[in-house]
Amino acid sequence: MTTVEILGAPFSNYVRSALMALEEKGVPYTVTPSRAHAPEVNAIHPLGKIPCLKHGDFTLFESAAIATYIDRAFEGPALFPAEPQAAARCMQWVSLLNSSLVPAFQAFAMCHFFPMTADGEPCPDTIAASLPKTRDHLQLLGRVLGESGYFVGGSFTYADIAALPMLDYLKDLPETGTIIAEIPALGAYLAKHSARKSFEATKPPAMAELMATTKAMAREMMQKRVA
Ligand SMILES: N[C@@H](CCC(=O)N[C@@H](CS)C(=O)NCC(=O)O)C(=O)O
Repeated sequence: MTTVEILGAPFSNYVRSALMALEEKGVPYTVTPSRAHAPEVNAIHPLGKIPCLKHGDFTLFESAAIATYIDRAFEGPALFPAEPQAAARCMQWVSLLNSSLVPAFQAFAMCHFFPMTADGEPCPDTIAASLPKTRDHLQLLGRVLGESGYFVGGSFTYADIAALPMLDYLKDLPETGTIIAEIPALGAYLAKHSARKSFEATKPPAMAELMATTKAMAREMMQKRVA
């Protein structure tokens, strides 16, 4: 069969999770650096989101679904536990990350990366409004991860692959960086896993370079709005 292709901007935390899943399994892949809503993405994802996967004639979207496919279609270390309770526990945390943690920090992260403001600076009111919930969720993760350094028992699973790219960004943004520094279990969790090959191999550009790219994208979007 053909090589797996991932479509998506590698700086997206969701794209990185899909790439980490491939790295963990040792599956060869190519990345097509597509932005959300690019024609080739819209052809696969009905809402134009990234990542998308192509494998021969098969196409797929949603990072957790992509990881499930990679896990079942290829040999290599399991990303999702086989034992029913552990498998459900893994999906429990993936679901909570996507349905609760992401909405808590999304406005905050968006205003740092894509400040749709005249001066190109993040909106302080948006930051102030999002921080309390983000802090609550980070503290919750600190309590969960504090015992073993994994979401599920003592094993590295897709729940960790879903969380690490998000936490890696949050630790480098000023306000959430301060919160994470105050939660030793989260710092220890990031330190424990940041030497993993899959984490290293999928590292996004350094924050300054990344912000220059995303802020330029934000300016482009604002110009389109005015035009
Ligand atoms: N639940 C989706 C989320 C994907 C997602 O939101 N990707 C962002 C990039 S980080 C995106 O495409 N945003 C464009 C949009 O929401 O319109 C997944 O796990 O793949």
